[in-house]
Amino acid sequence: MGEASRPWRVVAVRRLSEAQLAALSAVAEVEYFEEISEHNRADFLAALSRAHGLIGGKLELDEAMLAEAPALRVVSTISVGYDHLPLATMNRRGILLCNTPNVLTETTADTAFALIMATQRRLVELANRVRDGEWKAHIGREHFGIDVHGKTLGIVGAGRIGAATARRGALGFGMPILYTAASPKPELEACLGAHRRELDALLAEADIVCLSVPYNADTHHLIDATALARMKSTAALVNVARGKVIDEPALVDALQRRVIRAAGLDVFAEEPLPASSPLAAMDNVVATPHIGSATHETREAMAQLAVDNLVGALSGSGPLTAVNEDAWRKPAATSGGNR
Ligand code: 8YV
Repeated sequence: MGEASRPWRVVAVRRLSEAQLAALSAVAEVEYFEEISEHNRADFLAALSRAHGLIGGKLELDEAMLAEAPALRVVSTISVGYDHLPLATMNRRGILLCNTPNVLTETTADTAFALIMATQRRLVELANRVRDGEWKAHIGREHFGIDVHGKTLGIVGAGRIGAATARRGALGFGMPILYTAASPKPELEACLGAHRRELDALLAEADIVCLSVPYNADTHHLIDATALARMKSTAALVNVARGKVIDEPALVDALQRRVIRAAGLDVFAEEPLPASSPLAAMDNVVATPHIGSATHETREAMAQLAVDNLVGALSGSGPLTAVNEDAWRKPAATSGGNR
């Protein structure tokens, strides 16, 4: 698509660097919103109604908003996950969706490992005791943690992030690796000695269960009360996927009754996590505010990839990492498709 002379209009939401804004401006007229609030929401919606392209992180874009954006051709999300976006409608309309895989894989695996370390060694709970002036004697058994090295790491969803987490565990900490995946991963098996398991078997065998599946209808509440009951009572559950992969009330109950020992959670059913959530206050929970990819380097790389995707799609050279390129390239099913 896209003759160079075409007057594309792009809405950018989220802080982008000057160079990134300049790259967008080279192919389109850019309406820029650092963030959307109640004060500028009407302006954002007006801009969206004229836009051919939309770029941003945590984009709120529902069916109703899409219906008011007849010219929209490309959505470039600054995230690998796109469960918050109405993909079926975008497919029907021939709207391209681009995401940002690969560039956040290692950072998100670092986050998973930070949560593994923190939950096994009770880092936050014990550091808080020091901060609160409660370190008055040598610590005793009641504050001992559990080893990380040598424990069995169960990766639920051995995609890019799951595989990178497994690599840290196997090569850095000598951990036996179990994984679930739709198909076997010969590379993980050859390089890390990993073994594929059905979910129930992995839950029963692993000392640490780490969730890195995409969120969709199949993974909604994948970890419910029954799944938690299959885990070892000494096990920890780590989630860097999406909050709704876990049935949260069931997890709270399992942690309170020590059905499992601990949880390290970066994602929640509702974000920000309400202060009233029991998960915010439990000693055996390490809760972080969705920081999976949140480093300076990685957020910069994600924004750059999203810009490159949008510029590539609008300028005709093509996107780098698209979710639904086929739907975009075939003629749109409804009017408004002027590619
Ligand atoms: C970000 C993420 O929090 O990429 C994802 O899917 O969950 C995280 O990297 C995020 O969505 C930032 O926009």
